[in-house]
Amino acid sequence: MRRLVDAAQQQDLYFDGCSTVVTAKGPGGLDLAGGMTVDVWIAPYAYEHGIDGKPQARVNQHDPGARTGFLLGLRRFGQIVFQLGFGTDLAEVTGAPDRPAAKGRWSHVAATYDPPRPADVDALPHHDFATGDLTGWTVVSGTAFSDANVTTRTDWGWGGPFYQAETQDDPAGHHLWGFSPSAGGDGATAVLRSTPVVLGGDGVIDLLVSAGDDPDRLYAAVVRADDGKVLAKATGRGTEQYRRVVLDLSAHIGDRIHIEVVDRADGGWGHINVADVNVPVRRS
Ligand SMILES: [Ca+2]
Repeated sequence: MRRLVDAAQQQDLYFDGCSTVVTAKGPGGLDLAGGMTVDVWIAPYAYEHGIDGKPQARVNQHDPGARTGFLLGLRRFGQIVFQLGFGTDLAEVTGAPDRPAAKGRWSHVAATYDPPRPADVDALPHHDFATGDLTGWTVVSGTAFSDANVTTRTDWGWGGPFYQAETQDDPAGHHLWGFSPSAGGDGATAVLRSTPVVLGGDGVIDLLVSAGDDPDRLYAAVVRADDGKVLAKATGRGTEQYRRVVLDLSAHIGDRIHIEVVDRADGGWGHINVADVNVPVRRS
């Protein structure tokens, strides 16, 4: 619908979300090396049987014969399916059979493909604070960060959860909560630094960050060790809940870097939290 100058409405496009096909020029060839996410709102009024067992596409740009492109759709009984073609292989993941797309109700469905990470790299030492203290990290200045900030707490006292990572390396879910009432709370400041490493692999670093939103004074940064230049950084979003930040430093593969956690803020929300810092480290 669009509203004309005289306030009348004119229908330009009819789309009921179930029986209408809309064709649009796609983004062209898919480059799966960087991963992809596709999402769609769907409201099936019925579960279709499907022809020859093929999924019913809801959004797709694919060539089944060439095994290229993607398809996000439904199988029988409303089971959600995502297919991705790699030329030689067709990968498929399906939703749980007992969790079909709801009939007659709009649902948001998203599928993400993360390409395999390089395997011939090491991890940043103590990247997840699994020892329960600041082993492997150095307090460069200030008092805001100490062993007391490394915690497995899932809530901060009046809410939660943090949603920190619980990984194979750190099943207990340790994280660096930058707020410590016994060390001055938000008023304290400090700089914390990881072990220096040589960036390897694909040069893509990811980590969890949360708390104060102040890119100048509260951040986790990738710093070039030789000259202290900040190559990339991320601040919080004014919530204690972690979010995953991905930093593409492929232009700096081979550089010696360290991770720096910086708190130069002393007012409300004057702290920064960090967890699960994943750096592809070149093997020496
Ligand atoms: Ca502070």
